[in-house]
Amino acid sequence: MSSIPTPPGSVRHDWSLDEVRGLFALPFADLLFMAQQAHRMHFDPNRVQVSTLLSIKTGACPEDCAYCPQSIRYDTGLEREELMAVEDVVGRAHKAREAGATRFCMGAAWRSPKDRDLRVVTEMVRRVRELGLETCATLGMLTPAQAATLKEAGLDYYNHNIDTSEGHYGEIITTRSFQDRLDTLEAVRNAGINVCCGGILGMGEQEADRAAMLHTLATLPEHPGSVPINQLVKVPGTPLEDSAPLEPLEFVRCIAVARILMPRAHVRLSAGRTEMSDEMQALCFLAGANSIFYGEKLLTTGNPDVERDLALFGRLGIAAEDPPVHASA
Ligand code: SAM
Ligand code: DTB
Ligand code: SF4
Repeated sequence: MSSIPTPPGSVRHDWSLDEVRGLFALPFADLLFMAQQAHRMHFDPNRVQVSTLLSIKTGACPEDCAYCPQSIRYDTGLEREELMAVEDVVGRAHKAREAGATRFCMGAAWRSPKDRDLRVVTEMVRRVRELGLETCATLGMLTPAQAATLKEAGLDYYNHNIDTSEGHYGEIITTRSFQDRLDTLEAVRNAGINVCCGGILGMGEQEADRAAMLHTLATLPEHPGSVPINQLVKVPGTPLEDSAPLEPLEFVRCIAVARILMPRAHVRLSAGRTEMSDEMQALCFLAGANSIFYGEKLLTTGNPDVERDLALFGRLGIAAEDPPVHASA
């Protein structure tokens, strides 16, 4: 079968781009078999981690990310909302925990946080952590000092996506560079916060771009702890609203390649599940996805309702992963 000598499940940081392209070129069954081997070496394949998202500050973002309904540059009809009150965020985290989430991710439509906003967010992190939930935040670019402040507050994960390949990046975002993203990831890593970093598929990129994006992630000094793979949610009013749909099996291939390249990461089947059949999601779990966003909303767009996800888990014999011990208050 494969011409790739590395035993599946090996943790490597020296993948070549040719090797990554070689994985994409494998027959589908061989690729999924290899992904399954890697997955089963490091994880219980019948457990999936569940994270719930909350938009703590919505809309009016100065950046020009072409996929994003929250950019002030595109008329998507979204109502802007100021930074939420700490008590309201804690109430939503409590509900997420009751519904079965183990990680709570707070997202803000900022280019980067102002220090006065960060003071409020650190209070949110402390209070959400007291509920026994893992905490995650996605607030835009961070300086090393801001990352250290979040670490001090007990933040477990910071989400900051590279979004696409370095080559395709300029087609999608012009207001900050690919290197800016890598710099923030470095600040987060150096502060000792777990990195959550992935991208979006279906933004007009080629397979070579998808390979290059995963290659960048897999050759970071440390693999991200979580790798969200999003399918573009085409929001009317954004420049990408009419993007050609991605071939579903190509999405599954990306999940499998991410699993093989970063075998110890939680690979998250992220945005776009509303448009996916249960069978497509089952294929993604077979390919090594072991995390989802759970709850009716992502940040501003829809997500499958809890009943549908619980029914799917039941049909597939999947159980939600327990929260790690260190997340307890
Ligand atoms: N403003 C911060 C930033 O961009 O770093 C944090 C929030 S931002 C909404 C977080 C991530 O959501 C983006 O990096 C992008 O990968 C993802 N995202 C945003 N809009 C999306 C869409 N329409 N479809 C899929 N993913 C999307
Ligand atoms: C990630 O990779 N996907 C999430 C989370 N990280 C922050 C966001 C998806 C957003 C989809 C569009 C929306 O709901 O606004
Ligand atoms: Fe702003 Fe983040 Fe949306 Fe880009 S992805 S426009 S930075 S909220």
